[in-house]
Amino acid sequence: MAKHGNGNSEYLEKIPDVKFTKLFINGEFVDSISGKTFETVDPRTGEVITLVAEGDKEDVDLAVKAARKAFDHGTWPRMSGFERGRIMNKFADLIEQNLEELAALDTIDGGKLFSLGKEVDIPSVSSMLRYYAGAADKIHGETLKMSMELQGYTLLEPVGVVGLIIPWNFPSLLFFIKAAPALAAGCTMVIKPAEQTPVSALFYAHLAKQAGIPDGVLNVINGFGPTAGAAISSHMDIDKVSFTGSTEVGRLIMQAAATSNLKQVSLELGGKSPLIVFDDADVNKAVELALLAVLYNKGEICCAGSRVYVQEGIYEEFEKKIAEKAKSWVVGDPFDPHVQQGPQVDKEQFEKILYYIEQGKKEGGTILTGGKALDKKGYYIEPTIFTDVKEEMIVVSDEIFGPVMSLMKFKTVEEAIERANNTKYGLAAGIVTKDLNIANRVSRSIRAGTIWINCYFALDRGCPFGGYKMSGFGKDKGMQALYKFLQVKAVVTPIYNSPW
Ligand code: TXE
Repeated sequence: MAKHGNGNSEYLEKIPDVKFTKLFINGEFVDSISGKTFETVDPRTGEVITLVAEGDKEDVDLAVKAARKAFDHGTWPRMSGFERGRIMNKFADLIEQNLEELAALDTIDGGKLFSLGKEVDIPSVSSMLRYYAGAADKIHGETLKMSMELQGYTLLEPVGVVGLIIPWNFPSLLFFIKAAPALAAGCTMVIKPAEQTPVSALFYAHLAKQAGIPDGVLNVINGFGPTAGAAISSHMDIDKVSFTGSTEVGRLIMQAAATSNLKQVSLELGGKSPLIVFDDADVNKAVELALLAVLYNKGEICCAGSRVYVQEGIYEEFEKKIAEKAKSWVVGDPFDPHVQQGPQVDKEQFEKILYYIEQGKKEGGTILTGGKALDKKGYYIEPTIFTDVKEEMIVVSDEIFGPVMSLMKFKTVEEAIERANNTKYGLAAGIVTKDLNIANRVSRSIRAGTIWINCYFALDRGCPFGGYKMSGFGKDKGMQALYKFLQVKAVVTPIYNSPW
């Protein structure tokens, strides 16, 4: 890896060259039609990493044309699932061969811990590809014995050209959460990464071509939401959009789909997930879990457990212990192996989090720990815990998407259920208890897409993930995500003179 970059890091040897900065359309890296570029910034310092081609509507049109041709006339949807799977496994091999460089790209672009990138994000990407590669030749319909004279069967066919709009908090993982099942299904695609983290997606495009994915199947258009993103969601020739991002933009995407070609939509949106700790919990373990739930990936994770409810019998002890632990949490350069939390993704997100911290104080919340930015260059924020807060305060009701926890006390199981459900979101929830009855009862009572009992972020490529309520609909991961990129065709034929 080259020894250059912004010159401010102690970890210069880990900073890779950014090799790919153009749009990727029909198997080629090309400039945008307008010739425009935008800056992508290193959140460790606020300095520019590189300029990236900025796609707009015309570029999206070109990418959709290529994807349409690859779908209507190309080999990808027509080849056997086994062969698609073989190519996807090759793609995974290439990703594994470039693991460190890919992890480092997400660190300089998004502030993600390099160690997590190497150990979690990038290995999960290749395993996601392998999981769906294995499923690609197991896509089968049903046979239908209809009335006496009719027999039918169903075919599961790829939806067509899909638009995949992804955010910046997991640039690699979320690319493949969507692209891997779409590829296995035989779809062709236009992918729009987030403008904050455009670079690793282009490296993946390069590897896709090397792996043998035919031209036009996987196109990458970097650019901004209201231009490139909106061009995808309102495109007349895209059959489905799968989106991860804010609830606000999710609503715009549904509107655009409704007013264009009624394309299918699936949305994975924000959250404000509760973690409920009952009196019988091991307090030390519960404290560790609660910190992980809110600080993992610097709180920039949709299923963060940012509302922590602790039962009154252990509340005082829990509060004391979590304050001590949070104060010793290490925030700093995400390349440093001792660091537990890197910088927030960009200035906007950094300011949004600080705004919420100020609002929390104004609304009467007490800061138990943290509460401010680090006194250094870059977008670093102290792990922050609020006490004396209630559900009606915006620090508790809004998704902050940063290292900010609301810590609250409750008395009874009924109260915990009611307060946990007192949110417009429904992405996930955590329960800490040794009592199986409580665990089962609370799991069934909480309206959320994932419930973690005595664990948190226990995510797996085979386990469907997605929201209830305003956290969206349509699952990522697991076989459910594959079916999202397939549509069912019924074929019916008469059978005359059947004895049955
Ligand atoms: O999200 P946006 P932002 C939440 C989190 C965060 C807030 C804002 O609370 O603080 O959203 O983040 C594209 N048509 N989440 O502003 O705008 C955009 O270019 C089509 C939760 O970054 O939703 C990017 O690729 N696309 C979330 C993607 O949408 C549009 C992860 C996400 O950006 C568009 C990220 C438009 N009109 C943020 N406008 C999660 N669920 O994990 C923007 N985009």
